[in-house]
Amino acid sequence: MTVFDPNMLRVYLVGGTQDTGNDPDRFLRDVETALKAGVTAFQYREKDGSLLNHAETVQLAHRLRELTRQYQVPYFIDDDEKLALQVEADGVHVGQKDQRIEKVIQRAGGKLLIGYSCNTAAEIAKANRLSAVDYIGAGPVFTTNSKGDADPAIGVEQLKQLNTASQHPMVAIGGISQANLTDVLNTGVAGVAVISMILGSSDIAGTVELMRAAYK
Ligand code: TZP
Ligand code: MG
Repeated sequence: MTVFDPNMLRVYLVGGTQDTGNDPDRFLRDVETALKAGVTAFQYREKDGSLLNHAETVQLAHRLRELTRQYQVPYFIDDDEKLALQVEADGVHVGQKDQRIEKVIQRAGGKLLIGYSCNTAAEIAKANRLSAVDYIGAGPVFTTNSKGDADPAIGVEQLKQLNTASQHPMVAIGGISQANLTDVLNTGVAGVAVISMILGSSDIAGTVELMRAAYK
């Protein structure tokens, strides 16, 4: 199984076909551009507004496994440890709403890296007791247009407090842009996870390079 390294969280791209106008070809093209430019992790998240059926999702998940392997980028699947195991992904990302972290650890612990969404102190305290968790995703930090059922924004102060309380490395997510990237990284988080900053950019490679440069 893949060894977790917090540097994987630095420039973490999340996305599915719903994030590229429901165009799977554009999705693959844009993800490949981002992988080539140096994103440090990729999460396949086929969600709100996707037009793909399950067979199409599985097929695309396999194709993304090939691409991420080609560019040696760790590959996570959102919420579906069965799919993650099926396509031999490196990890699975589990949300709070699913309330299934224990089940996922049971099924995937020792086989997949595990990311877990938390945005309150109580959730962090629980995550601290789960040694199978590799990293925490915290947010939305700012208002986001990319997640229909997103919780209210937590802001950078709350992000900083959660990061201090967390024994697991943290990646910030939600509304992160060029305008607020420095403020987010100044909280001490290990990295940033983004959808629209990269997939909504007219210069994907340039955006990835700018994000990478923020750590130098
Ligand atoms: N979880 C919390 S916010 C969010 C997810 C998946 C969406 C992030 O998208 P964007 O475009 O980077 O705000
Ligand atoms: Mg979820």
